[in-house]
Amino acid sequence: MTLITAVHGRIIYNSRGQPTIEVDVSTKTHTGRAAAPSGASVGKHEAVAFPKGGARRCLDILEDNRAKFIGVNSADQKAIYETLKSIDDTKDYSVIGGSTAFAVSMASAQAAALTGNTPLYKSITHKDNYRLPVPLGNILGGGAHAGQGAPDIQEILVCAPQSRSIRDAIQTNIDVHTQLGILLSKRDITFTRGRSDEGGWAPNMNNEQALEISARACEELGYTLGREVALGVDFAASTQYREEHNKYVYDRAGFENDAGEQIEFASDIIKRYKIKYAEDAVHEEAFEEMVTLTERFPDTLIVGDDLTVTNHAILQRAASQKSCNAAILKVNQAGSLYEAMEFARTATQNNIRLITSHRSGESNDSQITHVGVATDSVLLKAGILGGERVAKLNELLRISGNDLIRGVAEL
Ligand code: 2PG
Ligand code: MG
Repeated sequence: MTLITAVHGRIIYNSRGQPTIEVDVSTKTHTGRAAAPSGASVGKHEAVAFPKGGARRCLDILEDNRAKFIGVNSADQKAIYETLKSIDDTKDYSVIGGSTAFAVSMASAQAAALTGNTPLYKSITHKDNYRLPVPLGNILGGGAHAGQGAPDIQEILVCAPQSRSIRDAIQTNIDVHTQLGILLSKRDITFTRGRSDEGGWAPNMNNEQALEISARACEELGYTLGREVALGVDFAASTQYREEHNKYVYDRAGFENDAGEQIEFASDIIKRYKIKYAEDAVHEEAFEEMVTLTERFPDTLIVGDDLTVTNHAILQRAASQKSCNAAILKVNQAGSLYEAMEFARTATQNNIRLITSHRSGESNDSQITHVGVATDSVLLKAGILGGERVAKLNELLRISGNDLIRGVAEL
């Protein structure tokens, strides 16, 4: 049976060496385990990762309330959500921390899947067949994910949308990353091969140079940009946005954009580098500016992340206004898995494509790969190198051998 018999928490470390909460949820026969990730560029309206007092406080609250989970069905995500809400009825989990909501709900789902001897993705959504999301890898990092000297833009990404297999798609991303490393070392003999939080290179250069050399790495491998290989950008524009002046301040590159200039800045990059994936090109409350980009680039995924924060009500607003044609799904932005699945449902109903994503501070877990498969995500944004990134990609490889899988998503 999938009823919960025990809940146990502990503090472990994430990929940035920060403390986080890990939770074990047991049924009579099995134990599911999950640790919460956390972001560096955090959306204003996402769940609060930790309450005051940090991971320690999360643990204390969990210990005080663990009895409430005993006897709840681990397979019933709504019941898990309601139990979490009975402890913290704030909108943003500011009492218990979104990290606790994440870890408890994900560990419960894992326990249910193990107990039922079912793959986690099938235990989350019961379908007869599934498609795999295409891996989207971070080849170059800047902004909040790298040190001074790296570009202002947070992430330059790559994906191989025409790959026939997940292995080919992963290999292509790694090849581009490797080639980029070679080019960066040739260009600057002082390049240390330093990497950003998600495994992309963190070179000392501006946005323009970073995009140019990333494009060159793809082309030198014989790929046509926008076809076998496509570049993506996570502008994470809220990092540059200064609300008091209504301007985007590019400190490292040394210029400022007003709202109109930011749209042109992003548009120019999308056109010049045939970008197929443009995330948070304007700040997190710029729903109107996002409409302009979505209209202008129907063949590019115009993606909300900080804009939509895995919140179904905010996504509904974005969909009604046509502010994006795609959205990031990060379970910990919502808090619980149940809320993240509500978001996925809203996306599907509104024809918004989904990208399931990691956070810059990650655990070694791989449940989000299953969430990506379960939600019909077209992309899995999981970084490129580092054990915590590769764990998600390797899980995708394992799943790809399963009978229920019917190929790779089309972008
Ligand atoms: C993002 C994420 C993941 P963070 O902005 O999309 O790449 O970064 O986890 O720091 O919010
Ligand atoms: Mg983002």
